[in-house]
Amino acid sequence: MGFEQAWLTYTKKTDYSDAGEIRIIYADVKDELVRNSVSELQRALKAFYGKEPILQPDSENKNNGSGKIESIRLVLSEGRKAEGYLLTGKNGEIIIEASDSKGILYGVFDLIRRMQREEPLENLEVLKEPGMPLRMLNHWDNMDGSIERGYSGESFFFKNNEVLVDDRTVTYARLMASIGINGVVINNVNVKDSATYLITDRYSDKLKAMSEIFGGYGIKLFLSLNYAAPVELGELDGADPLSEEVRRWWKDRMKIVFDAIPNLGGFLIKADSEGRPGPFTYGRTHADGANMLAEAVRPYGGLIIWRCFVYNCRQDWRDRKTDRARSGYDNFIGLDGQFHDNVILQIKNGPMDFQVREPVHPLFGALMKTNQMLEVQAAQEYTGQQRHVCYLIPMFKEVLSFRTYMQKEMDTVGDIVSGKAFHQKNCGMAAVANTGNDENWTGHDLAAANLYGFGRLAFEPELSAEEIAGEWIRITYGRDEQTERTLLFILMNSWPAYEKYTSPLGIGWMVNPGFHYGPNVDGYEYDRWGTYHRADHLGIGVDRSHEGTGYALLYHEPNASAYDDKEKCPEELLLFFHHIPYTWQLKTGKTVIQHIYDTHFEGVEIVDEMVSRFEKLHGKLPEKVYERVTARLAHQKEHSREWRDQINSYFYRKSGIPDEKGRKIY
Ligand code: GCV
Repeated sequence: MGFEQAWLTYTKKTDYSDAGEIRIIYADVKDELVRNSVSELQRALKAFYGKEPILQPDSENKNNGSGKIESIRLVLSEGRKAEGYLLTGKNGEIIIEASDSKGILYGVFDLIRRMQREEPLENLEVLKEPGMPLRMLNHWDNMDGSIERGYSGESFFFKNNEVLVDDRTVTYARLMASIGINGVVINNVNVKDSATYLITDRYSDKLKAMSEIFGGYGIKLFLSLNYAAPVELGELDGADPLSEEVRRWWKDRMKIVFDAIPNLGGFLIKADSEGRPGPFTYGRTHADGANMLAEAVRPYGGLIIWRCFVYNCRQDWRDRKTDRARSGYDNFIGLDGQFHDNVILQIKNGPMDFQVREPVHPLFGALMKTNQMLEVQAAQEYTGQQRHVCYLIPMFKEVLSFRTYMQKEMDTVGDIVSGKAFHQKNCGMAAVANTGNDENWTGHDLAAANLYGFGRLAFEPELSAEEIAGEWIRITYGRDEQTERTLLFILMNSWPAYEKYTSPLGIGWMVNPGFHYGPNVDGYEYDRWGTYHRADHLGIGVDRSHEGTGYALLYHEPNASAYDDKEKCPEELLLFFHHIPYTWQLKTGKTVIQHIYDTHFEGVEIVDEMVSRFEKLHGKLPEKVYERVTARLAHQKEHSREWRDQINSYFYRKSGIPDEKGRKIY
């Protein structure tokens, strides 16, 4: 078994005998979503119990009260929130009630999850409403089939500049629907070459077909857009957002696009960032650019998701005043309140770029009158590239629970992006996807926990990282205590371990430039990207206090004062905010340099423990999965030593201060 169905691998339940012969009753519900809900149930029930359920497309209740599950009734009724559902189980009858077919679909997948986990279904009463309106995946897939920051093979959306629509599209849509994803951007935000033509008739038939498959699973198809499309398609000389000609061009273009692909959700745009074109070329603002596009898609209910990842990528490393961390804030804060209501600003979780540890982006809590989405990265660009295990849900949870103090209550990032803080409906969470055409979707089998976990978290933000991991383990690999304990240990320790053996105290960026894998302390130090550690023989860290770049003061109190003050700064971010001597004493009583040495040894020890625990799962997991994970863990074990030794040796040589414990440092 290759795990191409990932967590939707339905296996026979041997000791789960709650069910007898089951009827699926789906009176008065007939659209594609409900048809898919019914067939998903059929598929699961058949696999669990070895026999076909009976389909009964009418409302007559044949339940005889034997105490076993006899019917599953799907009911559309008024009164529930959009996409929400009520799942009840009583006297052998399970009812999924929802106000829309998406709610039915999500309720069905919830029920299947419970069955996969062999949970009791009698006397069940669960009401669920999604915690975030938009729960999106952003694929960075290129039309030649490559994937920017892809670590799981090639694209399954594109190949040789063609759009692919096949069985994998359907399996993908099923998987995503099962975790509540309702929007998917299929192409890279760096839109070039053929991808610019995704808004022409060259690709519209295939895109329409894909959007219909997605639609049957409650997912809107989105595309990334090239801001300079009118120029690059050879139709206009410029793309000034205030030019009448340009505005007309986009309106006409959007009519063509939405006529051809009526299910399209809208567009994601990376503008004036890392060489991509944008309104700055014409002396205009991001609001000018975004609003022009928003007007063009408005007649079709379209959304414009505009990224805030805007910074100067041609910085001079000698310049200590310009601070990349400030740039998102500086570029957008003055525009708060100027965006149309079908524009959403998409903000990365931190101000730099998906490092293993960053503070929360200061735009959260600063923007008060603008729709906002949180962008996280499930693709492990800087967190081990799916060769190392690094379960990121604990990090995403930390971000969501961060208090911005922008108002007395409802002030966390989660409150903002769920729409609770400002009563917005165009908001939510997006993850850069970690998938590819590898049989198991995510390269590392354990990286599927990040994909699964992201969707579950966006739907139910109150779930803990541990609950999500436990759920994923059980539905993917079945009920076995040792498997659960072991995989939970590995997942829950993986982010802390990765942080320990790579990047101390929030400093980040000590990776090989370009491909971002493996240690290289000075890799980015004398470069143009604005990503420095500023280490010398006395200390390390970037002064972002009021004496330095002033970045710390972008936050509301009490965060600003805490970040600004070396003594009060949360230590996991100390070197992000301050330049600190190696001899500085941390709250543990250790010096910074000793902390660096210790954490690097500890991180490796945790990996060793993961490896030895995992070995004991032989025979408990599908052989292929066991082999794949074993191979990746072996690499991680070796590579974590490389990290440890390079980082420790670098700082030992730089500082001249020996390890108190006399361990081998080179
Ligand atoms: C898609 C980082 C990545 C780029 C990525 C960019 C972005 O710089 O390294 O590969 O481009 O972020 O988020 O736009």
